[in-house]
Amino acid sequence: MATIGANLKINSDRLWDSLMEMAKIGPGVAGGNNRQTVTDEDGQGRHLFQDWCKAAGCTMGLDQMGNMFARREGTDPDALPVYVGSHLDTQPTGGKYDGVLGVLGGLEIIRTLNDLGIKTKHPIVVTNWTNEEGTRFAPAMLASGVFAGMHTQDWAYGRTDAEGKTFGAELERIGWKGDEKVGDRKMHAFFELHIEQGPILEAEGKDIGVVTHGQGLSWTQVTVTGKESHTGSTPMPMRKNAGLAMARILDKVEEIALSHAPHAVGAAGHIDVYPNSRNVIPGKVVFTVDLRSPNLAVIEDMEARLHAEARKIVDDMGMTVEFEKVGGFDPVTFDAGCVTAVRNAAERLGYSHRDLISGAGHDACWINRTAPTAMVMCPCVDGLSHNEAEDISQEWAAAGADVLLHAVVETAEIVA
Ligand code: HGY
Ligand code: MN
Ligand code: MN
Repeated sequence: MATIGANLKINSDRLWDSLMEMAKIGPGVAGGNNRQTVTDEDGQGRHLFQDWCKAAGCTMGLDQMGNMFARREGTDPDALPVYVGSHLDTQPTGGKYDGVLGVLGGLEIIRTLNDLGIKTKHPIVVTNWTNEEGTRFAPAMLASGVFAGMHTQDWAYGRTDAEGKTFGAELERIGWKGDEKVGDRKMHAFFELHIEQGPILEAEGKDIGVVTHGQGLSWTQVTVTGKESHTGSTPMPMRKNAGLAMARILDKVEEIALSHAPHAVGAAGHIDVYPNSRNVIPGKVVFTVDLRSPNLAVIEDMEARLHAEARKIVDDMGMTVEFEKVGGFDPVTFDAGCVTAVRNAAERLGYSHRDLISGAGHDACWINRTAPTAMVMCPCVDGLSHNEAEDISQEWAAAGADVLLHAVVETAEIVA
């Protein structure tokens, strides 16, 4: 296998231009993006990505969950491909780089290898995983979860959004439901480049995060039922205020997470209040509690205490509560060989780096169950993400993509 020189680098301007071009699709209202999964805007982003991949000489694959695969041939067609990618869907108030950097960083690898006429033994496949965010259709990492055998396809197709539309119908409507069976593809390895979405790398002045682990996640949908009544004429002792119960429960979630400081976290980002009228006591609230930790026992303790505390609060207030687990995965340990390839790449390229536990969930967390997997992270400004003000520098993007290039090419075995 030929050696990889430290001067092997991506084309930073081309990567940045592609990021800015993709950011024009599904613009937000404050400089970021609202390109939610299986919306028309998602479809437009997919077409742009596919056009770029075809222009780079890739052959395209599409599976029944809409996962996209752009393949660059290797010298050994029977060798299992090295996959590299992330997601193009965004939060409703998302940034321009969450997910997109990993997909377009993978495409930039193809473009760079084409420019330099470099061949690899293993084919390389750039991937766009459908519905990583789980914002419109819970849970997060839905399609990579089906690919890894964690969810059935029928269950995934049946997931509904706030308007009652199903994921399967929406995927079909935008014309991105493929024929390929999900999960049949076998991988030599999978790599994902992602912004950190946390403050550590920037605070420590590090260019690269070598992601050794990912913290686990638990999403519990809580439904509290009280009684709708007039906010003016109902005496305080007679109220069954589901909104108040929720507030007390969420205060307990904060307390539970802080009891496992410094790593555990907890909050509710999704809240629906019924009937959500200014002069009606909420009769029902439905909210999703997001609990995370690098330690499975901590997640399980937090879940158990959520159930116990919520039930006590609701019982004392004469109301009822229901719980539904709507998402989750155990803490992840990435493949040591792939992690070493990432670390060696950062060293060879002279980028400062540190080992990191991913605070956010990623498609790599599921794919790690099917193939050797690792992640590369770059800093983001103030550690901010899932906010339209999400920002990175072109240098950070380039450094991350350079390390991704070296890790992928080393694993795909450069031939000439
Ligand atoms: O929820 C997550 O961690 C990811 O951003 N979907
Ligand atoms: Mn992401
Ligand atoms: Mn995200």
